[in-house]
Amino acid sequence: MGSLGALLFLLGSLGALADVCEIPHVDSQLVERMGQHLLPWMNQISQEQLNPSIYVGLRLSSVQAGDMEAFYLHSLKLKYQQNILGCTSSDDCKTKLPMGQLALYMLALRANCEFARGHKGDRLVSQLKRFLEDEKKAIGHNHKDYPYVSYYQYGLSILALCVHQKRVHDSVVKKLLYAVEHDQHFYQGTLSVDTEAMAGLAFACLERSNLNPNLRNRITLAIRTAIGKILKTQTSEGHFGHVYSSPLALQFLMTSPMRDMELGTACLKAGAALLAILKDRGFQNVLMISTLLPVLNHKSYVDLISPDCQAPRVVLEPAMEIPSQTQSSDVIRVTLKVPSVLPPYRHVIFVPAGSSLEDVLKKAQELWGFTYGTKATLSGPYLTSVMGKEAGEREFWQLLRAPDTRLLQGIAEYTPKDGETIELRLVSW
Ligand code: B12
Repeated sequence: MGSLGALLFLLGSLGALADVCEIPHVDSQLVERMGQHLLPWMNQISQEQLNPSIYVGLRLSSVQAGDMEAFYLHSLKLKYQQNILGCTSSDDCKTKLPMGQLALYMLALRANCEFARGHKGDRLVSQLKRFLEDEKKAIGHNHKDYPYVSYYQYGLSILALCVHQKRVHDSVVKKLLYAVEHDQHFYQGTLSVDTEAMAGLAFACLERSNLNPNLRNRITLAIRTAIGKILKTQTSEGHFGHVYSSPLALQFLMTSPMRDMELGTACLKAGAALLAILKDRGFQNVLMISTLLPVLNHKSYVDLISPDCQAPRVVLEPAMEIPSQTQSSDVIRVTLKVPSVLPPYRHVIFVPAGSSLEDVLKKAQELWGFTYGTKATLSGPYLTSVMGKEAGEREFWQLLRAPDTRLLQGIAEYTPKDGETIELRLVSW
């Protein structure tokens, strides 16, 4: 075949692909390199560090961590089962077992082809259902109030119960339907793509499992609405929302059986944009990697309805030790600004080039009268207080690059450039 023939053939096959959501072919070495990032985390089995999302991501991917995987699941079981059996009151359970983490743990069980069964399984299911009921009450009859935790975790919890074929009451699903139908997943005027995608995944599962038959038509319509809204967020580079919301968005869009050229083309473009970032070693965060790995294997959390636990997966070898790079001798200047406290804080901090924002905060704390607090989360250290001021209910310390650009990464991953001003702003969400 001449080169023109080859080009036509390629365009033809792209055309055939482009009416369902698929991403371009991904080089297996790239996938392995991503998977290797997760291996060091699998050795960290302290209660605080355990992350069910890592296990789920690997099981839905084309790579595996050998014996470490079974051991990791075992450690997850110890943690979550101990906590579920050990918690005494509703509040105690909420602290020991946050709703979303419990849901992710249930996804992890399904990823190993297990159903929540027996006494422990029943406790898990009823605890998650109770959380959802509390959230439903918090949202209220007229849907005007907010869930205590978030709509993201609300969707995640419905999804987790659904893949275990556990039915939640129609009234619980209706709250999420209403939120999608009435644009409640917007924050500061922008759609939270992750939240919309998580709701979409929950609906896709409910639609396939037909657990709430009375709501079938509304669910189908809400899936279409969510797809439409996410497609509208595609940036000129191809990301849905931005680079870090694209993986979950793609998981959701891939669940759609809809044949539609706009959807197919948008997914190819988003996939190509992600691959370019991957080649550039752009994904470092374990949670992000664990969300992306299934996408690269054309899978989503909805596949946990009937996971293929025998699917062959390539065993990951630990990455070759790269000799530690000598720290750059360049020093950069970062201005740290906190207008939300009295008196407002502002200081110029000097740190080695390549330092993270967390390094800047530490230096400021060491030398320049700054104080801050963090809590460990599945996404890394989350900034909870600044200069003694704790973020209250539905408030958070937002990270911005002056004058007004919201950072897309947390304090552990964002690396400020020379001359930047970083603002920490207490805002409501
Ligand atoms: C809801 C949400 C929020 C809420 C959290 C409050 C709440 N009660 O839920 C609010 C609006 C406050 C928020 C804030 C931020 N968020 Co946010 N958030 C999410 C979202 C949609 C769901 C998180 C969740 O519930 N996970 C499930 C549960 C089971 O896991 P968890 O670890 O227990 O959840 C906690 C953490 O995720 C934490 N959290 C939320 N956001 C972030 C961001 C970072 C960097 C860290 C370390 C922790 C963290 O809050 C959750 C509840 O306690 C995720 C989307 C996603 N795909 O994860 C984005 C997400 C985690 N957030 C993100 C970002 C960038 C931020 C901010 C840094 C934005 C900013 N410029 O200020 C800030 C955090 C600043 C800080 N103080 O450290 C990014 C992180 C990207 C990355 N590279 O890692 C995500 C992935 C969204 C995205 N696609 O870009 N967020």
